[in-house]
Amino acid sequence: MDAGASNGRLRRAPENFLTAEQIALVGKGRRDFLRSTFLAAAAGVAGAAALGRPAAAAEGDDAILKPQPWATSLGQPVAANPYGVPSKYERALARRQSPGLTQVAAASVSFAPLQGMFGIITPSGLHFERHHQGWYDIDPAKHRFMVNGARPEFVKTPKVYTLDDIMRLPPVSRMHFIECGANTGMEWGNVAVPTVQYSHGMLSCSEFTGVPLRTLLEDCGADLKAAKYVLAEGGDGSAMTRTIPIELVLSGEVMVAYGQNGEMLRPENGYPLRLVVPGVQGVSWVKWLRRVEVGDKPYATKDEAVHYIDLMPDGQHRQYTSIQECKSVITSPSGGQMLLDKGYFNVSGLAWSGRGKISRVDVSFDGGVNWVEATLQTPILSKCLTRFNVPWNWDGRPAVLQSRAMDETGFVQPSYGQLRAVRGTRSIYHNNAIQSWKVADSGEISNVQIL
Ligand SMILES: Nc1nc2c(c(=O)[nH]1)N[C@H]1C(S)=C(S)[C@@H](COP(=O)(O)O)O[C@H]1N2
Ligand SMILES: [Mo]
Repeated sequence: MDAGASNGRLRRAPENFLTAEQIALVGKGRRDFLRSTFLAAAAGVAGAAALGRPAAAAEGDDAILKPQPWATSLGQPVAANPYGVPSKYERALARRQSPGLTQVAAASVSFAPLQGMFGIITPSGLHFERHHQGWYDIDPAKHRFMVNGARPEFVKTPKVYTLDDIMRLPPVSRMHFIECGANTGMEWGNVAVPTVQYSHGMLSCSEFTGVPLRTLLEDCGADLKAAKYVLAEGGDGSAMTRTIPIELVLSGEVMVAYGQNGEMLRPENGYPLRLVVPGVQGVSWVKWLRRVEVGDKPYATKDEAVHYIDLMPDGQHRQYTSIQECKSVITSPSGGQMLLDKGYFNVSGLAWSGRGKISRVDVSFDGGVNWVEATLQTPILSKCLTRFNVPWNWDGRPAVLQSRAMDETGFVQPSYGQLRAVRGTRSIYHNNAIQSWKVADSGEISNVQIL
């Protein structure tokens, strides 16, 4: 059996990490085998069959009856892996590229495997990646960060900081999601990808540590009354520059971060410095951050004047729509997975809003006719992923699973019909429509769209 092949009665790998074409190549025979094996195992147990089996009822229960090698031999020594890595049985859980999506892997995306993750924190090694011109492992001793003004009067003392300078300042640590504005962008007109990894995997959540940008601006004597915007500039060859409204900086939320999940940022995520802009689309979270300029108007850089704009139904483009509105998705069970048996399943997913905390998530099992309120798992933090769970008894008949989130501002996640009525079908960015997963009577789960 492949690594991580099944998780109780939900098969979670390897097919659910693959594309539709690859899924089609996976032998049907093995699916049938899996299905019949699980049905046979479950058949002997009545009632609360979900939780285990009678002792020693099935082959494979050796682990209970006989001492296993790991009980009768010496294990590995400490620090055999000086930097710990996941179990070899978990290798299928990996970030992946969508085949054919981009021509060049340096200007591309890898998607986080949301279908296999728990809680709200993304392990750093599974954080999605989006680079416009590849990633670098920059020597922190050679990295500099500068603050200056568009006009001299905006910043009294422009400064150049070393990483050590920044790490001497009082830090803050906060948990926030980052979502690429293009997440779910392939689904505007029709179903395009088979799994939640590809439909929603440009989403991750970490504890970030750094210095509020406001602290650094104050340190340079910035005129925070005259300032209306700042420009953030990355050190890579993509000339990534983004305008950020000063209110976000004044709130103290925007952070010049060096830490991610308790250690330094990973190179792929901007080591040694990145901007953290809670609630705002990923592109503004400038990586390998080298400069912030204080100004009084939007800069209309290439990545905000002609890219990261929303094509509206009337043919006009909307600019500077940066906030990631309230959104949610069921991650398990989800597209590409297969229910191997009827009965109890825990339905689990993620909800988030760029405007604050999640206040409620409803889940439907019949494509939006009836809804039940999901349980929100704590902590529920502002501009952070929130995990929700809801129990479900699958009766073996076709079903359509959906989640609909609401945030503390009262914003309710729209259906595809509602979103398209305003935004049309030709956008790329900011698709926060309700996701639907269809469960066939075979137990196979696929991506569908319900208006
Ligand atoms: N310097 C720089 N910053 C960048 C990018 C980039 O290519 N260069 N990509 C942006 C985009 S479009 C996104 S979605 C996020 C992705 O961050 P991640 O790779 O850490 O997931 O970084 C943003 N910051
Ligand atoms: Mo992005």
